[in-house]
Amino acid sequence: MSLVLHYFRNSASHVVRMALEELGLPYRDELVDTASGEQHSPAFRKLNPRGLVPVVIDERSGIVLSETAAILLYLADLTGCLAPSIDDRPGRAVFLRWLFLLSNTIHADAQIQYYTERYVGTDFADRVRPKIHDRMRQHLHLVEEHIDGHGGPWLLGDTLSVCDFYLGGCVRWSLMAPRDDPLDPEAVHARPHLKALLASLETRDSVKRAFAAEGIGESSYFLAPEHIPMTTGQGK
Ligand SMILES: N[C@@H](CCC(=O)N[C@@H](CS)C(=O)NCC(=O)O)C(=O)O
Repeated sequence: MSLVLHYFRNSASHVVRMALEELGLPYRDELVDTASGEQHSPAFRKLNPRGLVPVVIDERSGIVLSETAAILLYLADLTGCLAPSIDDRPGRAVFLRWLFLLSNTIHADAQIQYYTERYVGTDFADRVRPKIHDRMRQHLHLVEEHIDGHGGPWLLGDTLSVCDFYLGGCVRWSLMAPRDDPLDPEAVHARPHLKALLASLETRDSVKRAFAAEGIGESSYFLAPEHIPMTTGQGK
């Protein structure tokens, strides 16, 4: 077993777990105990100075990698799967565009939605969240238009890529959090291409295994997720 995934339940590390499962890469996971603040411990900060999951260690090469998008690209390049190769320049260009957009905009906004108080404090959270919901709706509209114009069912047309898992994770968090003010499900359900993509994603065995591994056994992971806090949890 040469890959190690440092994770906590239902967090950004889950996107990496779905990709690992889809790629069929053997890995073991190491729970980061956020209840005791392990993410801030000197040992974990050596792996990621920002104190965030996911972190993946490739024990064969000694590479320690954080940042969801970087890890997804690393795993895709390692296996030659779930991303167009660099020889396919047009395909790779579309892929990179989505990977970066997911990372620096869609995931970033999902985090502001999830952790609003961390960004603006408690007094302003209620004023910021409607704006973030608007932004998420715009992002999902962009996905819908892209698939409509380029053909689906996935972001890259008929080829599943790590970007689809990343999109699934972002939509899931946005529909779940915060418990009393998540994104209106219509933002997803009114967009048939997006809805079909997510419906296909959640029937995949890899996705089911990834959720089961964290003790999450819902019937709909992406289209109607139950609120599950991003904490250590009981799953493992
Ligand atoms: N930009 C990072 C963000 C990772 C991140 O924010 N992880 C969250 C979980 S979703 C985390 O580890 N939070 C720990 C904490 O807030 O203490 C990435 O893409 O991996």
